[in-house]
Amino acid sequence: MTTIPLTWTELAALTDWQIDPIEGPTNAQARLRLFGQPESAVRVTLYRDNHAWCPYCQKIWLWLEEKQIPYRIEKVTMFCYGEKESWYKQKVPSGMLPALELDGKIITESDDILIALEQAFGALSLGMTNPQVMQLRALERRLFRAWCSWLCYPSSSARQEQDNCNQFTAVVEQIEVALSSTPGDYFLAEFGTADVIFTPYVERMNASLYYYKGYSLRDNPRFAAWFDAMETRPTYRGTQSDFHTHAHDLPPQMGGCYENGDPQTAINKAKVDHGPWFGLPDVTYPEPATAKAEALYRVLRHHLNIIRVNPAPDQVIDEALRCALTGMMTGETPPPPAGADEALRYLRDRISVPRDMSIYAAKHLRESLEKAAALVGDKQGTPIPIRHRRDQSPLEFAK
Ligand SMILES: N[C@@H](CCC(=O)N[C@@H](CS)C(=O)NCC(=O)O)C(=O)O
Repeated sequence: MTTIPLTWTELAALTDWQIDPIEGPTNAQARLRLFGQPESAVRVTLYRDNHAWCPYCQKIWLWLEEKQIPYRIEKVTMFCYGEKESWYKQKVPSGMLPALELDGKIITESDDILIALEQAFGALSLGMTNPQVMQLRALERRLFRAWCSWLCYPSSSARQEQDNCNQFTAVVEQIEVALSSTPGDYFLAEFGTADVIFTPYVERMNASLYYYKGYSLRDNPRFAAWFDAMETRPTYRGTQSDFHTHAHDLPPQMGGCYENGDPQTAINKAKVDHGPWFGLPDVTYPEPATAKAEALYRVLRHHLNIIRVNPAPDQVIDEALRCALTGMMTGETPPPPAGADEALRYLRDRISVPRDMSIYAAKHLRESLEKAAALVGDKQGTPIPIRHRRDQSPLEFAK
């Protein structure tokens, strides 16, 4: 039986996980994607946010991955977690994301970017200006507005809260009809632009309404089938986030997310924040066998920075983290040192998907951090800020 935590070297021997960020499956760490073509073929640079939180960036990212267009990725800081890079402001004075450089020309506004990409490389199935796609784009914006009205403003009464909910679910009904009016599980007869357009916000609606309103978008049968179909695509899996990440990245981006006080909301919040994370309706495809090895590899790669930014003394979090990782890999969690409950939960709350690792890897890591923390006590980490996320400054990880 393991009674002491493995050393970093011993832990490193337990993972052989690796992917090729350039030629391998879609991943959040890549700076260059080639799809088998030479680097000289690259005509496109995508400027997207460091943490993969920006929904409009996800739309362009997914499109480029689906079309297998060789591209470079430059990561930029969002206002909510840091200061905008001055080199980026020189290119895009508003600082807004995403931006795309195509043959040296900068394009902003995600829809204009997609139209420019279609002109250069052809559409992804039916294109942005196809009448059927245009109708679906309008429907997506209707859903977006109904979601914002429900989530992002405090309700003055139970009646208003219910009206907002009803308005949202009425648009969901229209989408259920749209999804059932074509063969297959996608918005049109085959996967294409319309699915890419819906993906970022529908993923965020699924997470935020579950957490703040006790409502599960995936309980709607056609939506559920659409999510399942999306999750068969390695491109989508590579960009897919989890409930915890979105529940806490959205408030500063949206200017606030408001709970409805429903008992189901309290149950859902507890699960997203404190686990168990397996079984949440943020993912349904089967777990890859490599999930724990991936989580371990990703922590090992950044462990010095992870230890440095943790509010606990370095020796405490160093040993505690090794206890949690030992537990994850061997099934036996050695007892972490005193004070480690807070430190481990601080980290548990700051794993960001897909920035740090993929969704199942993150579930394993959250579970093992929580399991180790529970051996010490019930102290939670420093609360996650709501108005900003400067606790996630990318500068801390560039060192
Ligand atoms: N209409 C724009 C919206 C883009 C947008 O709102 N971007 C946000 C992030 S989601 C942004 O860059 N905000 C500045 C920042 O957060 O730094 C588009 O479709 O590209």
